[in-house]
Amino acid sequence: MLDRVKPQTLQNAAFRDDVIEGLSRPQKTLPSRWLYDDIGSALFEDITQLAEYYPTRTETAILRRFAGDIAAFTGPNAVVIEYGAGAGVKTKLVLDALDSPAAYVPVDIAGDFLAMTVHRMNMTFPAMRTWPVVADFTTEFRLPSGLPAGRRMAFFPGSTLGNLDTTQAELFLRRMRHHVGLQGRAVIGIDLLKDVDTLRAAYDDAQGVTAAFNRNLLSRINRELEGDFRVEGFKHVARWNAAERAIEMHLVSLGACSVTVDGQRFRFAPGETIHTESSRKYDLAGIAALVEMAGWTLEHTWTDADAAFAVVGLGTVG
Ligand code: AVJ
Repeated sequence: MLDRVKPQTLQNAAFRDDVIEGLSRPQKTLPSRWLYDDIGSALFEDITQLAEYYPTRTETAILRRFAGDIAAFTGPNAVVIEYGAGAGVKTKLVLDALDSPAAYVPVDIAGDFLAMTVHRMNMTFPAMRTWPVVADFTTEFRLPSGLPAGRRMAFFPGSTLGNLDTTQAELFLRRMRHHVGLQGRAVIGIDLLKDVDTLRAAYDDAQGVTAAFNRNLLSRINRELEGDFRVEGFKHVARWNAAERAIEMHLVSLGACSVTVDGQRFRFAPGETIHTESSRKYDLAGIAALVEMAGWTLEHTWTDADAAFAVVGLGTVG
């Protein structure tokens, strides 16, 4: 029927393709980037305030404490490229500390969000020019031509690198190195390996905010892709995958059911899961090995007293 063919935005089509493809696999999977619609982003903000979720507050404290070192490492008149335009606190901490940053280049898929970022940055840093780039930073993309000539620094906080598998992470770090060019720098935040109970609590909090964040993905499929998930029929779990050194979020189907998404049917056995996110945890040796494979050298490691989280300063080999 023609009336089923609705105009879809490109985003929506990509979401649909990912969902259909992911739910067709033996281990059903949904890419974690789709967790962040408006509701998901607001729930993630709530997660960052939870007692159990240590990464955001720990990273922010590290950036605050070592802002001067990070500025010295970056140098004056830098062009700062941020992968995923942050909500602002961490970015502001770094930009405040830098010696006359020349430009700020936030890269994000959400255009509306970027427009707000540009406005806010122009108010806060009138001497610095902000050049937004609308792109999915996990894919190949170009930086605007005509950026000021200063040394480039790639800023990638939030341990988002941990959501990529080893192959994707290496590719991403290589692309980042091409973006900053010779003499470039990178400052990256990465969550560190620690006891499994702490990790599990951080990804399955007592108030159920992380559960709501995870299950929102099913509601989003219902809202945007004409899905008919019975969301209450799925339970949030956080699992430690020892082989991958990753905490995984899954949604477990409590009973047998079948679900239709955009006209296609998917069956679930009782206890069957959808894998929605992997958050890899590194030790310092693992970080050094990963960045070196991608052509960087690990020049600085800034961490908290408990070594829960690391901010690393990377230089290009030559
Ligand atoms: C923002 C992707 C780094 O993996 O810790 C938080 C997302 N997932 N709780 C993370 C997340 C569940 C977060 N990242």
